Amino acid sequence: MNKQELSATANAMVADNKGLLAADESTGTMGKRLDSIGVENVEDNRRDYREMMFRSEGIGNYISGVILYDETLRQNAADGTPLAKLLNDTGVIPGIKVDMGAKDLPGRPAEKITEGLDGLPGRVEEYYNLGARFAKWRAVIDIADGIPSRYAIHTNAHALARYAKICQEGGLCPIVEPEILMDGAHDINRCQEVTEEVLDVVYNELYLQEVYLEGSILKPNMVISGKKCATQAPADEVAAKTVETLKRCVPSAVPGIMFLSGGQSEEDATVHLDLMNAMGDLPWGLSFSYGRALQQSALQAWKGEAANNAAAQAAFIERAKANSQACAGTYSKAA
Ligand code: 5MM
Repeated sequence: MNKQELSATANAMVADNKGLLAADESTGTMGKRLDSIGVENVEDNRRDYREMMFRSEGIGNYISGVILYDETLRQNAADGTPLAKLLNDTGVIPGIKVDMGAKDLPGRPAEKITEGLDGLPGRVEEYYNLGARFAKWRAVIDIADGIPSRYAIHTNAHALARYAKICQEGGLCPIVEPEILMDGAHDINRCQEVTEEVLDVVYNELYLQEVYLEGSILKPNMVISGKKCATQAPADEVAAKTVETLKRCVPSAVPGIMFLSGGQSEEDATVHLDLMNAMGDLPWGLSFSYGRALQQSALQAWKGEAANNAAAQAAFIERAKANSQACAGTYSKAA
């Protein structure tokens, strides 16, 4: 394991108030996004949409890396330039989603286990050679009556640690993503309780499996009310409870925590991050690894037309810049 390379990558990912663009939607998820703007889910359209974002003027000022899907890492831009090279040339690190998706947990179909460990060392080697320098694996934990089970939490944590170790051996800095979904009717306190338990088990597994924490990144959910909860906790409570939980569970050896947005609006995801960074006294870099919260406006502005590229790029950069300000805790002051 090349510890120096891994920790250099992890630190570069959270440096200078930059964050990640999660553009690793699998083909099915991308289909839903394109469908929302009436665009057909074919390879060229997926490429054109992502190329449009990657070519945004100034992307490297706010975005340190992009999480790609297997297809995208192998794809060329319309002019023949590999998309990974295009990113590298603007100082943006290419990363790769290596999990094969969340499947039904055997014996407990209401819960999920993320698959993709079989053959992973070989894929990691190939991805490294294609230019990726970090990886992502997402575990999905749902909150509802009687779940999550201890079984779901432990099997997912075990797989996350197995993935992280394999990636580190192959030179990819692992993003460890245990996502607790915000789709339920639970309140913020239940979210905090589950987030704490999950992170505690995940860091125990990472420790047991000798994962090099200094060369890893955590991508967690924020501690937040479920979408269907009648009482939505205010932004300052989300920020305070998220930081409280992370301080309890995440070792300071981890260089960066880069949140997922999980279905929050673009503005909420930025404001929450801003409030956390404005609190100060944090042992790790706190940044973003947003998918929907960076892309929503851009996708709507694009509508599948090259003539809309400039407007879509402006929308994307507006969110990227806002989130970069949130990394410094200066977003609300700048607005
Ligand atoms: C971009 O979406 C990623 C997963 O897509 P699939 O469900 O198709 O595998 C997802 O893991 C994403 O990287 C994170 O959830 C962050 O995205 P959001 O939209 O939650 O910020």
